[in-house]
This record gives sequence, structure tokens and C-alpha cells, in this order.
Amino acid sequence: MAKPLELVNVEDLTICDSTAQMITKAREDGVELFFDRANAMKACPIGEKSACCKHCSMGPCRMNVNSPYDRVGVCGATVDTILARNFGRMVAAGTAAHTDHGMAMLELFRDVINGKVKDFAIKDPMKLYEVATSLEIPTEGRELKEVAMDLYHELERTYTQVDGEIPMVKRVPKKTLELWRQAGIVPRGAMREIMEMMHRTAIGVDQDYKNITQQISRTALADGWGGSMVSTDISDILFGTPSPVEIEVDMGVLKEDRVNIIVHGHEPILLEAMMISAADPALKQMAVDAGAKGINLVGMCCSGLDVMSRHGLPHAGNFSSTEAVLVTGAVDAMTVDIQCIKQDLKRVADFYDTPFITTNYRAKIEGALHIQLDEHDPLGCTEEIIIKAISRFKTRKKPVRIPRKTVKGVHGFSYEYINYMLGGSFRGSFTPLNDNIINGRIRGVAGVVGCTNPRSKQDYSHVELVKELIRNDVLVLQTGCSQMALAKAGLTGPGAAALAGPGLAEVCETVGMPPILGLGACVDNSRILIAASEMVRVGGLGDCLADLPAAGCAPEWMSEKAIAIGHYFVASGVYVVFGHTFPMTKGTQFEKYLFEGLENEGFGKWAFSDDPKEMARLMIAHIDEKRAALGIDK
Ligand code: CUV
Ligand code: SF4
Repeated sequence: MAKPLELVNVEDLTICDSTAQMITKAREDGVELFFDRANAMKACPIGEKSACCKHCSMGPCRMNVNSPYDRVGVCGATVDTILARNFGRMVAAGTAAHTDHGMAMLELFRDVINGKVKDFAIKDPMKLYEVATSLEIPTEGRELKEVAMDLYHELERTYTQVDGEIPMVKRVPKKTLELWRQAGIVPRGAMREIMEMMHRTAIGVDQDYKNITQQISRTALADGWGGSMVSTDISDILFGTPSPVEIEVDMGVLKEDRVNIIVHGHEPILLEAMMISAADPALKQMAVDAGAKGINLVGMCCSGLDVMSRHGLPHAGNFSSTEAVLVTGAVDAMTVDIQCIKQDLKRVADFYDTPFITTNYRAKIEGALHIQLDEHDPLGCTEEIIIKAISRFKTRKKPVRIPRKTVKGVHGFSYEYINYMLGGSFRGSFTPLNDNIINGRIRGVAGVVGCTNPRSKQDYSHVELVKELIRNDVLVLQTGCSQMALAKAGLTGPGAAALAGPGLAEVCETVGMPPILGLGACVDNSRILIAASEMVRVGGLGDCLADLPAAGCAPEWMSEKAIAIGHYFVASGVYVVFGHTFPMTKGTQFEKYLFEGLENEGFGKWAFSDDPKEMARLMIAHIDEKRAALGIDK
């Protein structure tokens, strides 16, 4: 590196104490982490506002962000065209990520049914029947296998269908679906929508920002009501539908006297297979023979959240802590599959002699050991990883320093469980939730989700925003790295009810639920869509998703996937606030369309704020507006 970095105070980088300790240690050790790179490399002021285009070699062309209508691109593209095309490609990439993940799950499901995969089985047949019934597949008197095969073929249409409507639209409230049909945005199949989005955003194709937005909505809906939703449902069928479980989180879950293995990424298969291997008596014995007290399997990021919600596995932290956790020196292997895996993890792992292993052919990292996880023999891969970890444990060279902190919390609130919890009977209903919203004890519902980002203080906005929401009687649903921010802050335990407003606190006490419900990984945002649809179905809160007193927020987002998620909520009718930055040039027609115009057409809308108090204010104001429209404000 040319010149030494001017280092930012650790307290300004994160509120996660363990991560802060490890940033300091990394600096002592002379290891660069992404926090310091983010500071050294300031964001490009034009790219940050999404005001440049490099879709052809007549450019790249850049607009004047302070006076966006000053000029056009060489081809004549206006700032609105450029903004909309860039936004569309982010949505296409995010949707591709979730649908490719979902399709991999669906293929696993198929091979489990036809017996080609023997290490996994259908763990939740009841969920299988429920999903089949919701898609009008006959179940009466039929063999599980037959229903499952029909379900597989039906769900495959989510991805591959070229014409018609994706199957899951059967779950969309009628009036919302009518709006989509009128607007021409009911997704056909994800592959088709992503292909068309990429085509339409190429040089010289779609150059009308409103028309581009139409395809943006159709593509995003193919994620939320398609790829992501199928992924969640299939994961539940194969690995079990989550119900609340107490979990330990933060870096203190690493144990100096155990073989520590971190699994990071997004598909549940790797971590589920690791769990089987880690329980293998021969491997356990091997660890003991190496002088360890046992094998300690720990999740991070979304695969961690996924498996944590199902099996109570400990979780070490979110996206901004994946390098920092290696700095402990206590990680005997880090293994990854897809998405949100910083290339730099390899370099940091090397410094601390931690084996770093990629397992999915889609996501190799230069120089990293690759052990392909073959669905037909997953344990072949995971056993090898455990053996490597044991041998690293035996030959640990560098001193180990593990932050002591662990926090307990309750996670795993699937839609099915929320239903059960509210109804107090096995097949409960959302009626008590709706009643409590109507009588005003609960003011509304908010989804607080998404990534952490080294350009904003880690976890800070997530925690402050959620505290402010529950204090104002807003029930909070969470997924992704946001959920882990709150878990580390100690707000996913029973104690959080003390911070809730009087109405919400009362409901929490009667129903026996916390004010902050952790639902799982990013693909599990689909659980929020299902819960919201159920609120409409039960009645009393309007007749489409846009009528609900609800709002969403990703305060520290960074991935293109977050933009796809944000937009499928907006297209479904939800008000969505994004924090810290937004790919938008102020004072443009496209901005006005996303921030106001879509709502006038009956959809939700986007908003931006970089201050958590202001985010909360915006969300609560929106909730109050919806309450007033429903005539339930008091
Ligand atoms: Ni899918 S997408 S940083 S791991 S939530 Fe976490 Fe979650 Fe964003 Fe990535
Ligand atoms: Fe420039 Fe138009 Fe080419 Fe974009 S598509 S780089 S705006 S000439």
C-alpha cells in the first residue's frame, strides 16, 4: 500500500464490542480489514448517486449530480434512463441471486424425493401438504411422494416458465393481484424476467424510466413471491419449519479448547451437512484425540441464521464481523458457499493459519482450497473440512484471543409459529394480531432487515431504529444481518419487552411473545409477505397489502439483493426506507417516481434517510397515515 491509512477510531466503526476488540487486534497484528479500506477508498461521488452509465463503449458517460439535466449520455440517454437502468440491473442481480439459490434448493428437493440424495429427507411433511394445498395440488388420499413430485413440477415453473403467472401468486391478496395484472407486472418465470430486464437495460432499448420501472417491479416480484418464497418453503419441508429456540450469539461462542468451525454463506445445505458430520462419533473421537474438548460448529451471516432458527446452533456475528472473527486466531476452519463472502477473507484466514474452504462451484476464491459439496454425497465434503479443522487445532501456532461476550436470545419465528402463538391453538389465526392493531395496542408492524456496511457504524442504526419502533408500539419482524445486530445487543430475549411501549408490552405479555421477532435469513423475508397477506385475509385492515399499517427498512444495506428485496416490498404495497446511501440522483423524475409516483398508482414507495431516529419517524408517520385511512386511529 502506498501510504499508511489514517485510522478511524474503533468506536466510530462499530457498536459490536467483540468486533471492535478484533479490529484493534488486527491493527496491532498489521492485518488490514475492510473497515479501514472503506475509509481509505472514498465512494465515487458520481457512482454513489448512480449517475454514470457504462452499458456501451461510446461511454462511460457521467451526469452532473448537482444539475442532473445539464447533459445526456453520448447515445442521448437522460439521467432518468441511466438511473432506472442501473436500478433495474441491481434488481436483476439480486433476484438472480435469490432465485439461483432457490432453484438449487428445489433440485435438492427433487433428488430427495426420487431417492438420489440419501443424506437428507422430508422432515416436515405437514408443511409439504400445506404448501401443496395452497397451490391447489390435490392431497386427499395420495402418497407423500406423489404430492411431492407434483409440487416439485409446479414450483419449477417459478423459475423456468415463459408465459403465464408464477404459482405463488395464488397467495397474493386478490386486490393486490388485480393491481399487478392491470399494471402488467405479474411475473411469468424468474429466468424470463431477469433476461428481459437485462435486455431492456442495454444500450438503445428501453429509454422510458416508467416503462423500465414496470419491468423492475415484475422482476423483483419474481424474487419475493418466487425464488425467495420457494426457497424458504422447500428449506422448511426438507429441514423443518422453525419454531422459537434459545440461541447463544456473539464471538464468545468460540471456545479455545474446541475445534471451532465457522460456516458462512447462504444455502442451508452446507451447514445441515456439517451438523451431521460434526455429530459423527469417529470424527468426535478424532477431535478428542487431538486434545480438543469437542467440535464447535458455529454459523455466520445468513446460513448461520437459517440453521440457528431450525436447530439452535450458535451464531458468531453478521457480515461486518466475518473478517474480524478470524482475527481471534481461534477459527480452525472457515467454510463458505455463496453470497456476501468477501474475497479478503482468504488473505485474513491465511495470516491466522485458518483453512479457508469454498464449497460451491459458483463461488470459488482465487488461491482458496475448493472442496465441492456434491448433494449426492454431501458428507464427503464436510468430513474432509472437519478433518482439516482438527489438524489445524492440533498445530495452532498463533495465540488465541476470543472476546468473552455471548448473549442469549430467542429466534425462529416462522409464519406458522406466529400463527400458532397468536391463536394459542395448533391451527391458530392472525385474528388476535389484527384485533390488537385495530384496538391500537399495536400501532403497526415493521420489517427491519438487511446487511451491515463498513461505511456506516456497524449495528448502530439497526439497534436504534428497532428500539425507537418498539417504544412506539410497533411490532418488529426481522431477518438477515439486522436480526443478528439486535441479538448481539441483547434485545431478542424476554428483556426487550421492557423497552416496548405500554400497548405492545401488554400484548407481548398476554400472548407470551417478544416485541422483536427474528424470522431467519434474507430469503425468509418471504415469511413477512405471507404474514402480511394473512393480515389482509383475516380482515379489518383493508383489502390489499398497501392498506396495512406496515413499513419496512434496511438501515445499513449494501448488497444488490437488498435492492431487489426493497423493491418487491414496494411493488407489493409496502413503504420501504433505506438507510445510509441510496443509488439515486436528487431532483430527478426517477426519484420522484420511486418516492411518490408509485404510491399514487396503488403500490408502496421508497424513502431514504441516514439517521435511525428519522427512519423511525418516517415509518411511524406512514403507519399512522394508514391507520387514519382505515379509520382506526385513536
Ligand atoms: Ni443474506 S445480503 S450481508 S448475509 S443481510 Fe447480511 Fe444476509 Fe445482507 Fe448478506
Ligand atoms: Fe453512454 Fe449511452 Fe453508452 Fe450509456 S449507453 S455508456 S449513456 S452512450
